[in-house]
Amino acid sequence: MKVRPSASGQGVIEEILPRTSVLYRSDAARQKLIAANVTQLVIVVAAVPSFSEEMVNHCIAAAEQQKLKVLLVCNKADLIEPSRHAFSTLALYRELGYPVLQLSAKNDSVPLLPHLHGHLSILIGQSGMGKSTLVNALVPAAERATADISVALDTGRHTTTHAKLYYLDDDSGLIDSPGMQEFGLYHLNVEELAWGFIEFRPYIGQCRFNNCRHGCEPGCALTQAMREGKISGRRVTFYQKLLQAGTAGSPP
Ligand SMILES: Nc1nc2c(ncn2[C@@H]2O[C@H](COP(=O)(O)OP(=O)(O)OP(=O)(O)O)[C@@H](O)[C@H]2O)c(=O)[nH]1
Ligand SMILES: [Mg+2]
Ligand SMILES: [Zn+2]
Repeated sequence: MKVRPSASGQGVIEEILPRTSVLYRSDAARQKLIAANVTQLVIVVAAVPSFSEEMVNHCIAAAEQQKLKVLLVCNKADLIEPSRHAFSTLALYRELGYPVLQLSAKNDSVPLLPHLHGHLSILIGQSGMGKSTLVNALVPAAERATADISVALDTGRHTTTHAKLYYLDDDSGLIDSPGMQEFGLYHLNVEELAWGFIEFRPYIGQCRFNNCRHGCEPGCALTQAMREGKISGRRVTFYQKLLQAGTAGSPP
């Protein structure tokens, strides 16, 4: 949708643009559209509360399927010791070629700005990671509600309930979205899921059986590559988890 801002702070819809990407969250029961025409997925993680590496893998696979750019933000860098640990967990993704930006939304969000230029980005991640804090830092007029995390439960409080888009300039936008515990990918089939793991791609189609699920099948090219240290066992485990969660081949 192309919107021309009017003087009163409202906007006039000038054109409905075709959808170039659609981002869903889904479970076995239904799919829910999160946002359309996004060009970049900004996955926000932090050391506190602890983040799920499995969810990071969900998000990356979804982004790859939609051909979106991926940026990982490791927020709360001011919490030095826990943050160091979170950042080192993300080394694997840096090695795969995904940029990882360590920052503190509380102290300085500016390092994020150059990455957002020219993109429609969506901030995505679990509750309490600091997505709305980032938006407030970059768009002070946004006045997004934020809330303390629950230390007892090691979770956020699901403060944001609706996605909202903010313009940074004429051709850059940023969407704040509600924190999610699970990022279902039921709409991906087996091949699409494997394709979402970029380092698996050279091995897809190379297995002995063409319906190989890259588990314990004999002659699996992916398992072989893992044994040879060409791909990370951690990534294969996350792939298997997603597959077993019923992710693939069961559209709602
Ligand atoms: N120490 C520290 N705390 C931060 C930072 N960024 C955010 N927080 C705190 O983390 C808590 C959660 O921040 P929010 O911005 O509400 O998190 P959110 O990701 O939007 O959470 P949901 O809307 O529930 O998905 C708040 O208490 C923030 O003040 C940071 O860089 N450092
Ligand atoms: Mg929020
Ligand atoms: Zn295989």
